Amino acid sequence: MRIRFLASCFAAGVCLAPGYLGAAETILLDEIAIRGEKESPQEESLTIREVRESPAKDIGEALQRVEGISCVRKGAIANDIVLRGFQRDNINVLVDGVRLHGACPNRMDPPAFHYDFAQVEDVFVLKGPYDVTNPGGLGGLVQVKTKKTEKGFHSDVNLNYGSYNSSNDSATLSYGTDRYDALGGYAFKFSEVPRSGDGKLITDIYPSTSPNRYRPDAIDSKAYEIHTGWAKFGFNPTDTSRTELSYSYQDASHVLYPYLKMDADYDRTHILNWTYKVEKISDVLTDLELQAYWNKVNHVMDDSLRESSRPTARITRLYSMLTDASTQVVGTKLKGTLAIGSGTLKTGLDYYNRTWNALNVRAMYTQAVPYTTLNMIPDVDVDNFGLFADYELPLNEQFTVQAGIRGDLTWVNAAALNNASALRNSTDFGEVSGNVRLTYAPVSSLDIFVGLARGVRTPDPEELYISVPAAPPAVSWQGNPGLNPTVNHEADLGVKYAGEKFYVTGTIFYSDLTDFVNFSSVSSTLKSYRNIDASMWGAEFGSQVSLPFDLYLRGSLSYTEARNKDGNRPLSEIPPLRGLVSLRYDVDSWFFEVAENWAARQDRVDSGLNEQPTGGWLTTDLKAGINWRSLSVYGGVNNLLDKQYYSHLSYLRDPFAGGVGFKVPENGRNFYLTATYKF
Ligand SMILES: [Cu+2]
Repeated sequence: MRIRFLASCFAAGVCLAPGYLGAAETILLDEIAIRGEKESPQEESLTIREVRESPAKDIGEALQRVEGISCVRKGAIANDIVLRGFQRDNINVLVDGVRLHGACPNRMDPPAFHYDFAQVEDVFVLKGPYDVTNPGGLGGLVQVKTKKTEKGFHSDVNLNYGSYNSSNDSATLSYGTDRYDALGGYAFKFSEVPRSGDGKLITDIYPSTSPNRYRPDAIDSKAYEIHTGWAKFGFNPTDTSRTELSYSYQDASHVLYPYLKMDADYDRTHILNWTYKVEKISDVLTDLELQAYWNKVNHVMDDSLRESSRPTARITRLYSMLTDASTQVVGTKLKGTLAIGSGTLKTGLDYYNRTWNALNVRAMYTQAVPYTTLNMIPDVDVDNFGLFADYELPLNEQFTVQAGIRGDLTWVNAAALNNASALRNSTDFGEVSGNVRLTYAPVSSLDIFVGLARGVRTPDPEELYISVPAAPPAVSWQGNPGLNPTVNHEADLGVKYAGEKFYVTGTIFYSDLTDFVNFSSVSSTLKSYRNIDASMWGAEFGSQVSLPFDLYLRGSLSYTEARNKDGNRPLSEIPPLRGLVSLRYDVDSWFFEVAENWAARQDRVDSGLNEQPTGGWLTTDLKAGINWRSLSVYGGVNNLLDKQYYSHLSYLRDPFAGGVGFKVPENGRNFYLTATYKF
């Protein structure tokens, strides 16, 4: 697959060392060359260099610089990736092919939250439903690749300190020979509560009468504290085979989510991944890979830091509401690459089982029995079995055609429904997805991509079975066990014009969405999920240019527009027109960069969820860095002019909104300094 080829390009050259003496200029040119010449217009990438140079707290935030990507920000960390207008299970976010789902029904812990930067080598983004090697992902794929172990002794130490007493420190140590290798790492992340441009804490946003406001002693407490440890072992039984086993454990505690009415006590995550790969088996079978993985997340959230938990006759515990959630995914995949005719066939099969259970207790649920335990996510099991094939055939020097097909069978069962007699407790789906892609390169500097695809994703356990009953006039939140899978028929056109020192790329897409899962009102006291027909279109523009005098210019624009065809109104939570321009002076040993980030006003809002327009904004970031031998030091200031501004995706929609006009502001002026030492 192209992604793997790109990853090895990066591994071989680009990402080896931000600290490699004299490589800074070459690194940028290599990045431009790879993005210009090797990536299709549908593909984007983010290198760990770009992540390390930024003050981003997690992968979701770091990816925002990539055209077409935004994120839902619920607090100081745990940003949830939005690709074009697609979010949640509409996109696949995988790490080394591992499917991991967060445990929180409110997505406090999106998949990428459970990994630390220090584990990551690079991130690839494929826009549109063009990956048939994984189930779901009708909007696209975000594939995170973890670090490879190099030969010999190596170490990588990162120290970061920034505004709000934030830090992100990590160390990895590795040793490798031709035969075996081992890598271990540890990372620590911490921050106090950030302040927005008006000088107020981002926790200090609720009206003084709101029960959801933070208690005085909690409003300025720590925003998060996260410890991550990991190890990876590799063994090469022969020159053409390799097996790898990796394990990672993360403990996140006291994570504040001003966007929501509760905060996380803890998230504890185990991730185990095993792969075995054999190459050059025969002339026909060029490689074969077997993977098995397991991961588990335990997550507890409550309102103990909010006024809503103050003791009363009814509130007799430290909280008035608490959710205890856990999820687990077990998966396996076998895939092979075959040389058939003059083309290449990638084919395989995969299976995963996901379990998800969330218990909710509330003092207020019933008058008679406070703190009754409810099955919020009622112990749901999902089994998915899939078969896939993708054939790539170069027709001549100029044309390459690719076609992929995938079939999936999915079974879903809810073991602990609150009202088992009233609802169906199991469902199953059989779906086919596929695509055809044509790449045309009339001259070597020009790439034209045309794609047609059918992407499918099954409703998730929350959409099917979530149950948070409430006594009217409070609004109940109830899943819909009769949901159909969402089908995306998408057309993409992409053009890339590139040379050794620049690329300019433009993409445009149109999605016709049948049975899109939409959250909306059923009545004044019930919100649920419904299948609707919707459409989405959008365009992205990206460029990176090497100019004279060691200057580098980067610019991007992203736009998505989405319509609820049944309701004849915009779809909710769609990012506005957004852009980025940066100018960088970069010589071998140091760089300086100024960047302007811009978003237009979003007034295409969904009246069905009382969605509010969000004003446009413009912010300025500065950063500089030096590379000396194995040491790199980066520093910068984001939001230089201390603007008070909001991302359109930064508040929860009705009926769970924090208040009228309530939004979580973005950070005000903030500084950071990072030192990385690598040998
Ligand atoms: Cu939660």
